[in-house]
Amino acid sequence: MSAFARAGRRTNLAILVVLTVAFGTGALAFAVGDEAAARIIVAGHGIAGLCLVVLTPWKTVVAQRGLRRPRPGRGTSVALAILVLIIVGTGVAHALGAAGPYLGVTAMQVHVGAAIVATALAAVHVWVRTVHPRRADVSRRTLLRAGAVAGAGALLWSATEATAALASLPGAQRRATGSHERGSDDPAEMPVTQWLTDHVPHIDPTGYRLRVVASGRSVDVPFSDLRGSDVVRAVLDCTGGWYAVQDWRGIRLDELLATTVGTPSVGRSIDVVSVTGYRRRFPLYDAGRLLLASHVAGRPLSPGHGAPVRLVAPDRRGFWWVKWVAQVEVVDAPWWLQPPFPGR
Ligand code: HEM
Ligand code: HEM
Ligand SMILES: Nc1nc2c(c(=O)[nH]1)N[C@H]1C(S)=C(S)[C@@H](COP(=O)(O)O)O[C@H]1N2
Ligand SMILES: [Mo]
Repeated sequence: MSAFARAGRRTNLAILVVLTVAFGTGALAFAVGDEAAARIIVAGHGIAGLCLVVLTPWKTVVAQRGLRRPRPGRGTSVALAILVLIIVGTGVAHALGAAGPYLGVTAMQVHVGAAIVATALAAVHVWVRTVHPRRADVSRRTLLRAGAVAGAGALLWSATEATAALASLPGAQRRATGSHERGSDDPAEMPVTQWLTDHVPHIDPTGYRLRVVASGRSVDVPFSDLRGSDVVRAVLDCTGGWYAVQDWRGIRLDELLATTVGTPSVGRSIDVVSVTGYRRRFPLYDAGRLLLASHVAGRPLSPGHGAPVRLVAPDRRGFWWVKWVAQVEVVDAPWWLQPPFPGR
């Protein structure tokens, strides 16, 4: 009898826990901009993900047993297994440095896309292959075993980190968020990325106006009045797995408000809306840190990078950096009253 033959209910439950933690920390890794927090979350995510590799020998026994008696739901199980291979493969490839893009997509984009589909399939799989937790599952023994699995996952994670460092792979240079450097101080080499389905709009610069709204006032500002002289060096860190450091030049939002509609006396948040409808909401107290940029690295923004003006949101992930800004509006609603990630 092999060491893995006792595999069963608890293996499946362990996988359920690991999948949940991996998905949760993955989503968190995309939400945080702070480097110290990102370091912990991203390490925890890598360890959780690699625990799946640790559990594979036991799950293989379970799966072989299940495959011997074909019944509905088998296709889902097999598709799930293939997706998990892709998720772990792209995750490790990204961490080591093979980030892409390949044929236009990064390893990270495939990773997250596959993880979202896998989560749906896993829900179906758990539904059709129900496992009932028992009282006895919460014991000193399971705790020790769970600790051993987590420890082995941490070892595997350290091994990927050590491999990247010792072999001087590009992965050794990545940021706390896991992102790889691309096009710093050279915007032409920086990728043009849209969040999901948004696209570069055609904007006629002479007809362009920025609408600024606060305290019942609304002012349309031509581009010629938007040339600020504040320069901010900030990191654009895309959740697609790359980042770039640039000198951004423009006007701070607090100054923009003060010189157009006047410093707002009421309102809690600022809605920044793109020509395309893409939008993010920020707390009003951030206005002094947010830059409406017209220039990057000393040159006007290209259409792809947000011309005529785009938002620069230091310490926030790329999806906050609204491009092609059409409107800045002070609103009463709290900043957190919005989807955690944009919808387009
Ligand atoms: C990484 C995620 C997972 C993969 C790739 C996976 C894959 C598979 C495969 C290929 C089978 C055999 C075919 C079948 O019976 O449909 C199977 C069976 C099964 N799985 Fe999963 N599974 C995963 C997670 C889970 C989870 C989270 C649970 C429950 C909490 C679970 C419970 C079961 C059960 C009860 C069986 C049937 C075993 C038997 O008939 O003896 N699986 N799984
Ligand atoms: C449930 C599914 C998931 C599993 C099993 C999984 C697993 C993994 C694994 C094994 C790695 C490589 C760790 C390493 O070698 O250091 C990884 C990396 C990564 N994953 Fe996931 N992941 C999942 C979902 C997600 C989601 C939903 C996101 C984001 C929304 C995400 C974001 C990341 C990022 C940013 C990295 C790179 C970390 C680094 O560079 O150290 N993952 N993942
Ligand atoms: N209007 C609009 N702004 C947007 C996006 C978008 O899809 N639409 N994508 C965001 C994301 S996810 C990132 S990473 C950055 C990318 O900026 P870049 O294309 O200049 O590199 O723009 C952000 N601003
Ligand atoms: Mo992004």
